[in-house]
Amino acid sequence: MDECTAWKNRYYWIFGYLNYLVKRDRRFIADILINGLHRLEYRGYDSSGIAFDGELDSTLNDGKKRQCIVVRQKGKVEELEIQVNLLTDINWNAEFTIHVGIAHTRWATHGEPSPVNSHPQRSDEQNQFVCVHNGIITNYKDIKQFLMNKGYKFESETDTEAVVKLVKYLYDKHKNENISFQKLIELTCSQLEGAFALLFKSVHYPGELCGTRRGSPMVIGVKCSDQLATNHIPVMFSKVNHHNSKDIRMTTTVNSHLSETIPANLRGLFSPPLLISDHTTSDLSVTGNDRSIEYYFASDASAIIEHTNQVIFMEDDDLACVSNGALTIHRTQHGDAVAQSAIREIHELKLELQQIMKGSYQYFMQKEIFEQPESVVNTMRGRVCFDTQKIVLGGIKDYLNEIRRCRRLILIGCGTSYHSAVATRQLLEELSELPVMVELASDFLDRSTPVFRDDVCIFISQSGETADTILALRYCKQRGALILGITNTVGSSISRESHCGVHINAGPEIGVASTKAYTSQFIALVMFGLVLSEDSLSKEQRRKEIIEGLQQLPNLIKRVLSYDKIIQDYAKSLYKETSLLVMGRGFNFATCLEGALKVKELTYMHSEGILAGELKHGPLAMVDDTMPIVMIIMDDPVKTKCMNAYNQVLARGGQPMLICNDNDDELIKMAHRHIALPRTVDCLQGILCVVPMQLLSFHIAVLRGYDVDCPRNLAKSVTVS
Ligand code: UD2
Ligand code: MG
Repeated sequence: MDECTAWKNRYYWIFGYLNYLVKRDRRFIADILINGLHRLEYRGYDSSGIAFDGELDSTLNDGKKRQCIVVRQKGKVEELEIQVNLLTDINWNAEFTIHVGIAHTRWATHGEPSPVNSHPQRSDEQNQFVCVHNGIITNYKDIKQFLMNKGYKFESETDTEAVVKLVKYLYDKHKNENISFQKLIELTCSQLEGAFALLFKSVHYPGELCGTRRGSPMVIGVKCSDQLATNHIPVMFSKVNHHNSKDIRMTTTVNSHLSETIPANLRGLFSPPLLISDHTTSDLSVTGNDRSIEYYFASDASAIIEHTNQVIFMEDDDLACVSNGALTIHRTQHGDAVAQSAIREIHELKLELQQIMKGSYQYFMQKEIFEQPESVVNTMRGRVCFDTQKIVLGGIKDYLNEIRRCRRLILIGCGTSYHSAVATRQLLEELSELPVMVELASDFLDRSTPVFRDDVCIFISQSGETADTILALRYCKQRGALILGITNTVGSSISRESHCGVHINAGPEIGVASTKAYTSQFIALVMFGLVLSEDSLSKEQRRKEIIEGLQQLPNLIKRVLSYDKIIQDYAKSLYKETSLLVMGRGFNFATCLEGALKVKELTYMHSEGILAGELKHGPLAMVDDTMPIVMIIMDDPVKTKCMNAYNQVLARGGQPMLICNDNDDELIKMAHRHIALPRTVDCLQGILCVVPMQLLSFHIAVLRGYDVDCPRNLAKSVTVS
């Protein structure tokens, strides 16, 4: 599969809980699972699900197996909770001394959020095998086809369903050989390609849990009332060479190939291991492991830390299995895998919950600012092919002719989303040669603006739930215009109610002040302009220059982020001020508006984005030697005009901090203070210029002691009009 289309973003989170010889009632177990999901909520999601044991099920072979209950729900975890509580014929007080439960939240990037596309995914109607998955199986279509040829029916659009049905297929094939859960999952994973973390539960292996990862994170928490006898888990190597058995039409028999060994040099090192099943004392299900213990499997430690601080970080291709209360970690012995460490240490987490969630950052907003080199790539991924310089926006390609024939483009949004429209208006005019209107949703409605059937209206909103924007959307839809959405949230109101659109795929944004969504909206609109002009020969050179610029962006953003310290120093000189003016024009007028908005919402200071051309029509009166000013003067077509404004400000005693290009020696020499940025194509420069403004407002707010992630009086998505 071609890299351009194969890669998809996945924001799925996993939680699993296993209790062994610790009595827990069903209510307690369900609560732990749901609570685990709540802890992962900060990552953003739009659907969730859990699986746990029900009553004995007479339809399962021997009638002694418990049914597996799966509940999945679109929306908030609270809604899942309601569904769980609606279950009938279930005894919440029933106690389990050994039990396995798994849970999942999902932020849809592929297909609309719905119960059937949510996890756990299941192997069949009896839920014999269930699985939660984070990541992407790139060869799922082959597996699915293989299984469909064998008569398997699929109910979801997910790749995960192919995995869990493959487990069932292999189980049916090998069950007469008494295949262990671990070997079954090992065999399954040997057929998977892509990046994933997976957790499996099965009615055929009660009390057992298997988890594995390749490219996606997974942490195991261990809670034991006794002192742990060991602080590491040995890794067991399996002899099979899966590189030779990649073919799905596998003929290998399990017993002959999947025997395993503890490396001889490690044998005995861990005795008497508490967590390790001792292969010399035959059958543990008879003798039993009589130490009570609980395990928590999760995509991230934030879901574990409240239960235990003893954790094991899994490595790629580790297969962790709990059976009879004992945890073992297995690897297939191929290639460089042998070089991996042969033990996994149990770490003691000393971090606070908040700290874990934010990684090395203090605030979500800060994390999101620093994520931008990555999030802009995610917006372009699968859409911009840099080799062929072609851009495909799958969501609007069927509407392109209609769009090109329209009377005008109307871009509508609120706040930051509106600024992304201001930022790209000039380029859209240039590339589409259409009149482009840029509107604030509330004002647009106040004016009862005339809209016609041959208008194309573009609605921009991070959450896709902004009330004013939705109202404006409905207003335009009623009048017959073509409705396009630009949103970060699959399945959101705007995504659903629009005729077509572009998901910006920036990933969940948690900080109330938007940062990475802005740069991704910006890029989505630039790509939109490029697509509209793809047939124009006269614009070929310009398009080429912009696409090359897009390719350089991630690296250039990284460079701008490396000036964080300089910007922090500047913030130190500013944070006691009461006002900050941000001036610029041309492509960077939007940067001024957005920069000033960041300052307002985070620092509660007065701030204004001022079009430099408007200075002498009023704002210049505010300028004196005490007024803090930032001026954006880039090496672009409006530079001379910006220099005029700069001189006017200097003449009034103003001492602006300049944001300029790093090769503009002349300007840098003149500047009282400056931040010098790498140069890119004029129409993309605003993406680089906004970053110092994001950082500046962030640092000022921190210095002032404000909560950067939740500014007073503001909500993340404004769902009231
Ligand atoms: C789609 C898949 C993506 C990947 C890719 C492969 C989804 C959500 N996206 O991405 O995961 O498989 O194809 O080529 O499954 N839409 C609206 N309003 C909006 C935004 C989007 O109606 O505000 C529609 C859009 O017209 C399209 C669908 O939603 O029908 C998906 O849009 P997209 O931008 O995610 O599409 P694409 O092709 O980049
Ligand atoms: Mg739609």
